[in-house]
Amino acid sequence: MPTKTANRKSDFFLVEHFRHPDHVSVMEPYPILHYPDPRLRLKTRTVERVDDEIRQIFDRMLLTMHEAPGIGLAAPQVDIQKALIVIDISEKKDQPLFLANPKITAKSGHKTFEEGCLSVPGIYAEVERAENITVTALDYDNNPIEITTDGLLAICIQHEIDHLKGKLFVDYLSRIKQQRIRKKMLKMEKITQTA
Ligand code: K1U
Ligand code: ZN
Repeated sequence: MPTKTANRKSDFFLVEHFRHPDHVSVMEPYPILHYPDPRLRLKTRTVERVDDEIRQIFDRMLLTMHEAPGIGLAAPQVDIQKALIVIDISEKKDQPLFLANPKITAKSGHKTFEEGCLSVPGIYAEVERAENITVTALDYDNNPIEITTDGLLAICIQHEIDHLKGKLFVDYLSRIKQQRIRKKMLKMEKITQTA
C-alpha cells in the first residue's frame, strides 16, 4: 500500500508507488464530485492496457480513497471517464484491489446492505444487490484476473461498477427519497461554498 507523509498545510502527500516503494511521488488527493453533479452520470471508456499512466491514476485514486476515508472509489467520482476502480476493505488499509475494465460474469443470491457513497456524503441507505459475484478485470500489472467473492467485497465491487455506468446507489431509492437527498446535498454544497 502506498504510505504517505502528510503535509497538512498544502495537503500534498509523499506517496510510495504500489509495488515500487523505491518510487516516490508528491501527490494531492483528487477532488471528489458530489451528487447531483452531472459528471457522475457520464459513461466510462475501457482502458486498452494498464500502463504507467493508468498506474499513476490508480495510486492517486488510492490516496484519495484512504484520505476521504472510504473503502472504494471509481474513476468517474474524480472526473475521470475511464473504467477504473480501487477498493480496500482491510482494517489496516494495506490490501488494495485495483481493477481496470471490471465485468461481472456471474452472480447469484440477494443481499441487502446499508451503503454509503463518497459522492453522497452523510447519506446511508439499504440497497439490495447480488450476494455472490464473479468479476473479471485487469489488475495493477495488466494481468487478467478473475475474482469470486461475497460479503462486503461483493457489495463494494457492485457499487463501484455502477459508478462506471453513471449509476449511483440513490437511484435504487424511491423518487421521494431521491428528491430529499438531492435537496439536502444542494443545500450542503451552498453552505460549503459560502463558508
Ligand atoms: O464508491 C464510493 O463512494 C465509496 C463507498 C463504497 C461503499 C461503501 C459501503 C457500501 C458500498 C460501497 C464508501 O467507501 S462510503 C464510506 C464507507 O463506507 C466507510 C468509510 C470509512 C470506513 C469504513 C467505511
Ligand atoms: Zn459511491
